[in-house]
Amino acid sequence: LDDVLSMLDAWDLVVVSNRQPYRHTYDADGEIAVDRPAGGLTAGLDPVVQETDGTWVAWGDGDADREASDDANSVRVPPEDPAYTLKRVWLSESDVADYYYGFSNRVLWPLCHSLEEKITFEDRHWERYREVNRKFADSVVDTIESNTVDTDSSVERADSDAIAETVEGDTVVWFQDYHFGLAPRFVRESIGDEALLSQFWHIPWPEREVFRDCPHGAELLRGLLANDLLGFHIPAYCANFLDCVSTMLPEAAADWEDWTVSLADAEHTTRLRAFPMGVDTDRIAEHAAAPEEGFWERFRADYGIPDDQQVAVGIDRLDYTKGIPERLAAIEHLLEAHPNWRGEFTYIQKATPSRTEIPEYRELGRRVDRGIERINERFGTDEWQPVIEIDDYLSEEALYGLCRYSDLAIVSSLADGMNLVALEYVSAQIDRTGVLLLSERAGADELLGDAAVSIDPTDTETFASRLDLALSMPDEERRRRMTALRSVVSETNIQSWMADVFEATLTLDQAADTTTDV
Ligand code: GDG
Repeated sequence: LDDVLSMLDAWDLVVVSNRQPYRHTYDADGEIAVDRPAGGLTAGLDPVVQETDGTWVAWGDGDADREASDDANSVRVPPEDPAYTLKRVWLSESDVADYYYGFSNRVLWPLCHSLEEKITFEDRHWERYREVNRKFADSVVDTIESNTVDTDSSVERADSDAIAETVEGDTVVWFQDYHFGLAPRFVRESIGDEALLSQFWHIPWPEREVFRDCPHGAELLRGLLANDLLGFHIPAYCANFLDCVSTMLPEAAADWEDWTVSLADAEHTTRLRAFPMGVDTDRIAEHAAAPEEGFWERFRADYGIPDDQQVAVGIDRLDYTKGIPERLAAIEHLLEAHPNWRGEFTYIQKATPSRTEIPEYRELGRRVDRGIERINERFGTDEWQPVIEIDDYLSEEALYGLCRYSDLAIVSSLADGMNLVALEYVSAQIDRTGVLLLSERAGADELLGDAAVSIDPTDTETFASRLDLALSMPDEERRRRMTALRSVVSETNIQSWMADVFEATLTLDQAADTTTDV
């Protein structure tokens, strides 16, 4: 963290994300309560924004947020010790329906995961995506302008000649994710080169054969190319992006050696870089070690899992990209083809409901329920239920306790930018006795390499035989593999990831020699 902070010392930081780091709600007594960041990027980034007294721009979510504001749209957070400004962009119900559930999650999400059959496009989705991106951009531009005014007046007092030097490049804006494909261009059109613009795209970038079906794809590419730096999890996504730019934008000059793109009319160059994201390994290990004596025995007893059985776990948002039906098919096939495992292991599916406004997600929920019921009816006995589903949101202590004690974790995504669950499982494996089965289609597979047991989620038979292999794996091999996984995961953690992104953004002038790893 200190590395990140010293880099940001001379900069005004503006973070832009769809979700807020602090969300206000009403509790049962009608009092305002605050939901705090619970892990992942938001929890990692929050202390950075606090320490730098930056600005975080995000979607404001309702009456409690408005009531808790200090003025029309801002509130200082965290509430008990205000350290930075959270600026909300208020969205109407129809904004949310068309920008968030519409273009973001019914077009870009399935498209970027190469699941074109799940795309539903309507013109109004795109129009609203544009309008909402414009609103976010306006809020960012206001922030940059007020930062510039602050700098101007303080510099004016000290030395009026220094103004021109100081104002340029004082603010660095960091956009998060696919909700903001156009905002960088709108910001650039207003402020020119007055700020550095950087974006991280958390989901895959698909091959050009897929992306060319994207409605308004060329405009999106142009939107993203307003950034100085565009980050993805792995080099393959950078290459796909470059390929799309080369074939779809005649006015773009793509440099495959330096991984840069310049648009004919633009004064800046966009640099593409791969930054495999990590997790907060120390914090996860602390949570994993925290549950009291007897946690696991009680957990097993609560769910009726016999003591002598292995436990496999899957932790997912209930999303069709995560390959949950494919995983259930492999478990069913294992129990059919390797009857020796009947009564010998239990699979726990932790599925967090997500985006339930979208019909495909509701259908997935029903499909998963049916798959679990079928396995339990076919193979379950009075003493043993093969699959247990947990849909409650678990505290981090319970979640990482579950990861620590589970003998196997299964990640079977059909496509996945990175997949933090794989990294979290490894971080929580403080006793190093668990095995990770990991989809070769998740970004994490590229980071973790051979120490995980690799699977193709759609090849049910081989998937089942890898499950058999993992369940039978001797302790010594488990430890060897988990030790290797833990060393990668602790090197590439959330703090080093942020440091890499900021370093690449803030040293763009010298960046030409640091791109060889892409
Ligand atoms: C996107 C990309 C990329 C889930 N249930 C509970 C809970 N979780 C937490 C997990 C994990 C997170 O949710 C899910 O993260 P993933 O990375 O698996 O997936 P997405 O939400 O799809 O994230 C993905 C990521 O962005 C970051 O760039 O890796 O590829 O799709 O952290 O632990 N957490 C708690 N209780 C639960 O019940 N506390």
